[in-house]
Amino acid sequence: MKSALIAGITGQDGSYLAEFLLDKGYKVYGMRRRTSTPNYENVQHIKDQIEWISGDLTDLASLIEAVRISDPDEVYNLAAQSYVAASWPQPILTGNITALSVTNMLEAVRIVKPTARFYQASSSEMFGKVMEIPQKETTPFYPRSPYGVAKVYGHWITVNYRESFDMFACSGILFNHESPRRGLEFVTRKVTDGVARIKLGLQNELRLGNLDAQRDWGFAGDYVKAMWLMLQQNEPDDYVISTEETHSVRELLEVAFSYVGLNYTDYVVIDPKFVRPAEVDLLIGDCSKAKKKLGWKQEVSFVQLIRMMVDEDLKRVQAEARYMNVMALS
Ligand code: NDP
Ligand code: GDR
Repeated sequence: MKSALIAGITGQDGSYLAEFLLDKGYKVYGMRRRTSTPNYENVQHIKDQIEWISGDLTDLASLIEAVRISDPDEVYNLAAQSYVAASWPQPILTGNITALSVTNMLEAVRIVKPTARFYQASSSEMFGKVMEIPQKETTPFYPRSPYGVAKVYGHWITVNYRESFDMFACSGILFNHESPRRGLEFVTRKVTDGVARIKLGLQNELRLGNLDAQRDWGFAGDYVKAMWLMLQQNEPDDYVISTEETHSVRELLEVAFSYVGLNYTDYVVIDPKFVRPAEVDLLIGDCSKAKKKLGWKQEVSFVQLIRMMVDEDLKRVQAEARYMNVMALS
């Protein structure tokens, strides 16, 4: 039985990856940091099948212990301060967690189990300012946020450990991927949750920032398979994972609102609070290398993804509203 250690298992990707690896018969070790209130929402359904290890990315001792306990064949570093907008008000924390702590993870693996295969969650945010369309593995990086800058460090330190210590370390340059488990502050989920609340009469407007930004949005469930495929190859390498399509936030609004028979222009309000100090205007990935070498392809289209998210949010918001009504009457 193979074993895998996942850092960031309580997040969107970690939960899908854990499901995927459990299905493949892996023993899955999930590293989670201490929080004052439990945040098992994404992994509640598989919580009992996971071996839990306490650890924080900023604490090398805990990472060494996590690798020692799990003795993993594969290590997936998905943990990060992952919200781009939060990286301006918290640039140092973002640098510590999203950049420098990648070295902590790599050091823990190098010290305890250097033969383990390592996956680093790199990001299309590293491309930032448009230098080339579409973006591929060789496109120069020009990050536009403290988060993007931090991810560039994480990417290059992973490449460096591969070249310096002959470690099987891969960096997946993943474009935006979403799901019903996406954090509520990210634009897709903010929109699908907003659509559900407006449809159910619980909210009457949706406040957003830049509607012209364009992103290459895929489904998280498809993308975790690519992470695993990267670690099954004969040689470690870096791969772009994307849908090769781009859509603006405005198009996202059209798809989500029209699905429930509403017109987004009646509800969306532009709020300067959500406009970023520097923007990434256009992302569209060329993932031909992954298609050819990994045999990877996306299964869920943009429209299917957004409709799936609206459906799930409608169910959840309805259930929450019912619960609140019962509580109010009792
Ligand atoms: P989430 O924000 O949903 O999950 C992040 C995870 O990191 C959570 O489990 C969080 O734990 C954990 N974490 C944060 N700080 C620490 C810390 N100091 N020590 C240990 N764990 C920590 O992100 P996603 O699942 O969306 O993304 C996974 C990774 O992929 C991230 O690195 C992200 O930057 C990267 N990425 C994501 C893309 C996307 O579109 N989703 C695209 C490209 C890259 P807790 O629950 O306790 O907060
Ligand atoms: P992103 O995702 O920054 O691409 O990072 P996000 O969904 O936050 O923003 C996408 C685009 O939408 C615009 N936007 C808004 N965004 C948010 N969050 N809220 C708003 O109200 C709003 N209005 C407009 C943004 O300006 C932006 O252009 C995600 C994260 O998952 C990263 O961790 C990951 O590395 C990248 O995707 C690839």
